[in-house]
Amino acid sequence: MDFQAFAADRRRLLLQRLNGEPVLVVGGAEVPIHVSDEFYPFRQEPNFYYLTGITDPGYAALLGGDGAAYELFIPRLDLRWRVWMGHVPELGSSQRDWGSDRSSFQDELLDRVVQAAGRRGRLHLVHSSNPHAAALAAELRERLPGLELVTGVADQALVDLRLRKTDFELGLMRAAAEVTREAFFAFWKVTRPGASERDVQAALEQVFRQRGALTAYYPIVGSGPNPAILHYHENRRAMQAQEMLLVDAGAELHGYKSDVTRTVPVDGKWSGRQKAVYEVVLSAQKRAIERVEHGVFYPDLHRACARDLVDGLQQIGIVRGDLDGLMERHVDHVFFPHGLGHPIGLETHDVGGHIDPDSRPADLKHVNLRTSRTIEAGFVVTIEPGIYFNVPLLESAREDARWKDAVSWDEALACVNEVGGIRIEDDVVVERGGRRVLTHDIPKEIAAIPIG
Ligand SMILES: [Mn+2]
Repeated sequence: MDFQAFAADRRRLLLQRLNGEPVLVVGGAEVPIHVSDEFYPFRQEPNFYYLTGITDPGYAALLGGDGAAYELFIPRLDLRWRVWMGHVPELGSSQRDWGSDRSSFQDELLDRVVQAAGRRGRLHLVHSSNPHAAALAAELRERLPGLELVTGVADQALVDLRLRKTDFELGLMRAAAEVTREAFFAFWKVTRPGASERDVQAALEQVFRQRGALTAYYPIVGSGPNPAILHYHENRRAMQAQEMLLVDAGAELHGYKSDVTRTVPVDGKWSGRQKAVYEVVLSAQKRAIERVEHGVFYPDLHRACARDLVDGLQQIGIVRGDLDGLMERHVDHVFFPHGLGHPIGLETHDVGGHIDPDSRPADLKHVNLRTSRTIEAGFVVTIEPGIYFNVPLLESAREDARWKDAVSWDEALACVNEVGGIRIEDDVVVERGGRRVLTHDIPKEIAAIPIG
């Protein structure tokens, strides 16, 4: 199967769910950088890409219209564009390249949609960040006052489809994971005292680019105390011996992302504290992965993992007291201030994490948990617990009556520079009675990490 065959199948399934009613999907537009004539790097609207495979800006698709199940609207670009860009989209080749039943220029879109929707009286719209999409809807309302424009239904159908990955998509995600694996081995080679976080980012992004992949999201490359900053992105500190380095990065290939975190000692030598905290996170992460299977309520995975982390922290003397008491006082909030993970696919934080925003369990609101539903076969979710020694969080927690006696503060503060923060993250396919880890061959056992 290639992406065109996959996209054709997705269009068919979407139309089936809309009972054959026409649906308009507007692709992304380029976003200008301030007032210059340059644009931010273009990223296609994920839903449009999913249904067409097209990665260029300025396209739209009408599905289920009159006489054409798939009509593609392409940008009309003149000779000037040919001079500057080499080639421009053409009607004939677009039909061949993208498998449309009919292709028209973008400036014919309104008339064609009026024709198709006017007859049916109902038109579905897929949400698009393209500002032209809103203008188009306004024009349609004006031209067809009786037209029922339906928003939300097609989007929900797309969420349901995108959540459940096909074998074809899982193959693409596995290929992205393989590029990420190669990139992790590459940056581990340049990780040493005196090198910069920049060197690490450059080494991993060099592999992405050479393999034809994109950087799925801005990489987190933090050493010393920086791993405790959850979305650290300065990536410019000189790394030192006896520190840890946390890298959260992933390749994007054919639109599909990977999202991996590994944490290693900069000089390859583990101190007692580093090793102790690392083993707590690793063992909790592996247990959490073992609990992943069809039918599990994701917030339960978070709760069980938080308990495992606190259990481990108690065993290595960073927190004090019996486990039930510590969990009742929510001591996990001090060291694990984020959610266990999220769906991943065409977006890093993919669609469908919540059935609705209100479905987030009240006891987990503090961690911004991005998945609050029962996971099913075909979902791909990340599992990414961590333990952090974040100075502002530790300082405020120390003043909190709940936690005053529950934490060995001297020990926790000693970890700020020596450990910083440790997170281990893998991408996991949910299956019936089990799971498959797409990123399984990126080492995480202490003895297997090739560093030092
Ligand atoms: Mn993640």
